[in-house]
Amino acid sequence: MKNQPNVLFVMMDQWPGKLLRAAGHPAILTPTLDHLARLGTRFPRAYSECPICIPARRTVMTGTSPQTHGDREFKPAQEMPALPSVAQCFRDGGYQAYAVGKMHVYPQRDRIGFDDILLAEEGRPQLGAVDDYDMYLAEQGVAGTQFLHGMNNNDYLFRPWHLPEQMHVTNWTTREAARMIKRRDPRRPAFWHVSYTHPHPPLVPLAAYMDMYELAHVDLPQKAQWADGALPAALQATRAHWPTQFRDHELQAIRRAFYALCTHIDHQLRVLIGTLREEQLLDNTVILICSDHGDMLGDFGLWAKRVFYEGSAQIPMLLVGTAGDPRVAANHVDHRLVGLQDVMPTLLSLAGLPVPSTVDGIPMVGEQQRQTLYGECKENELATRMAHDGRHKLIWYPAGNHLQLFDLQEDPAETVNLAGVAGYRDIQQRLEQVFVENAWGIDREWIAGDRLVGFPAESKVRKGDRHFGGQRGMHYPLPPLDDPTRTVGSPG
Ligand SMILES: [Ca+2]
Repeated sequence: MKNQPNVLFVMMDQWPGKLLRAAGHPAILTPTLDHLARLGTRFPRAYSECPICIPARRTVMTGTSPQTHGDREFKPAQEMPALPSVAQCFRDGGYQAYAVGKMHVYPQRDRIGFDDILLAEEGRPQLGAVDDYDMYLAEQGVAGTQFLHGMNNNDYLFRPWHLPEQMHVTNWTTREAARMIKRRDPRRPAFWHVSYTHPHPPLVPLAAYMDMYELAHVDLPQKAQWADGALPAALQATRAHWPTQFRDHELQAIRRAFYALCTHIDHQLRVLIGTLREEQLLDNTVILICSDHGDMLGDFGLWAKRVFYEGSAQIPMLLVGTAGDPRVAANHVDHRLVGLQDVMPTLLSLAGLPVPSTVDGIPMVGEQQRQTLYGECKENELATRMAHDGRHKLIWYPAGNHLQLFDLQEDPAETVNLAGVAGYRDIQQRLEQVFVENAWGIDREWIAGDRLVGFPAESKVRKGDRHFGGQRGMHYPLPPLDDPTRTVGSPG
């Protein structure tokens, strides 16, 4: 038992895979993640199988696809599936397992196999639990002030953080995680999960980090001709939910605020690494860093997630092995196709623990690799599906039976839709079969034999939710208890 490695698993919320300097981004500052990429392996073809918070986290925690765990929508009041969780597997293997930050499970105090969790749930006390970050703020004498900056949890307004720096949720999460490492039982290995709630909006970075980007030449959103034409219902809904036409300098300012939240997390990671080093644990700790999904940040006129373009579905994935472990190559870029379902079997394998047979994922280390990755999001007219072979990505919108095929090697910015183009017919047909093979539920009605048929798209005027979905108010006294099944703030 003594030589089993510790495991530090860090997840960010809504961080696109391309926002890494190590991946060639021109503006983002990620010195710590770049350093970790040099120490280990970076996976540039890493995807969120269902790029929405709750389904993505169910995939991470159980190593399963959305079909297995039962959510490809966003079901805020659905309990975790009766499957072994990554935390439970570590505990069954003799580990202590602790977590800090956002879990997004229901009920919120479900510990999903961990010994204990310190929660920061982005201000959802109305779902039944006052989280640990809210309790901390109350103890500092600022109960209920978390959202008095006025910014929105699902929108792109921004301003500097309104409370002292140490009260920022990124600092709180880091501090509690460092304490968790220091308070370990020294006789047993540990599985530590640190789950940051940013760069997900509200866009409230520390002023110091906004200043860091003041002189930076910040990139503008990607454009494509297809995005100016008739759009599938799922994209129309997104456009209707975030209708503002920003000017270029405003788009850059939004990105500065978002990047500032990223760099703040990047720097805070150094506190965790420093703590591991000073506790003499760093060489014997496996580190895995990823996000649950990305954010379009205005690419193609789209915002947030729920779509399979690179900004939304591609995620950072960094793996650092223990010192001298030949299973994780150092300073290496591994182009194999990986998903969030692979996190659990990867970590268990590196710890020498058995991977339960319920797991759909494949360890990211070792010989076994997948040929294609299937992604799925939403059940209705907003449904979108992805079939990816590592180079080509086929996106299907069943409403209107709309297809898009991109060659990411030749066209990483997804500007040219190759669906139906001569010369790509074989590739398209092969990827269409991925949809046929993976169809379940309502999808079976959208396929005839081995042919995608979809269903007719209705034209309708979208009113959205008057565009205040995700807006928090004063949180002391507590906001009223809410119906947990009601989703607030999704485009629809
Ligand atoms: Ca999320």
